Amino acid sequence: MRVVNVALFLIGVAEAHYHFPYLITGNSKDTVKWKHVRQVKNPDSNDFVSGGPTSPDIRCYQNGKKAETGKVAAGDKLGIGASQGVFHPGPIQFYMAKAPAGVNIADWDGSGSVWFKTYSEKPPTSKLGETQSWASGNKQDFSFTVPKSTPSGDYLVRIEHIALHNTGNPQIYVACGQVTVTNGGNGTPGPLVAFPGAYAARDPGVVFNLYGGGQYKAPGPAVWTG
Ligand SMILES: [Cu+2]
Repeated sequence: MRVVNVALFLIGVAEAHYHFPYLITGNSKDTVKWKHVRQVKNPDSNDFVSGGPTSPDIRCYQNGKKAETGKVAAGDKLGIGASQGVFHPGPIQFYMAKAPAGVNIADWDGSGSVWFKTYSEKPPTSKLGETQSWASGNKQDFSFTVPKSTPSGDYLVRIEHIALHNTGNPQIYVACGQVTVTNGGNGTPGPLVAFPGAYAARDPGVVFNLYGGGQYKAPGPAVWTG
């Protein structure tokens, strides 16, 4: 029986990878999966975006199930938690996109050049091929501070993990939460990019060889700091 249990455990690890189902706002974190984060396709299995960086799925990888909308004050912590420790080497990044006036965030698809970057994990300076070298390595909770000048309103918040261990075939994990930003300011977030569109299929930031030396630079625009 012991052998059987070990085998099942290994199958679980190999196929499960991870997903990002828990919204984090301030000091609170969802305890139920996919409450404020849109459920991704194949939520219980290997759920990186199979079509790569130019696939329509690179935006939110959502399966159409409706999510609720959380709430966060500008200047407070916003993030998304993973289903288990992130065990591949590569950066975590966050983007946000504001729903157009009069559009219900729950129905909005986030299309167009509407996304600004709010966080980009600083890569390690050595041993890039080792998960534990990355700040995100084996961690579950990821967050950033919503700039105080972010205008109030309803936003999608998109987490992205670019797993680079298999050079040339990145495993990109994404999920989108829904959140109302309150107490905001008069900032103009940017630069704005579209998904798909922000990353080329062979973008150096997604096909980087972690084992070949050289310094890594994550793909996409600069972080908007408010
Ligand atoms: Cu993997």
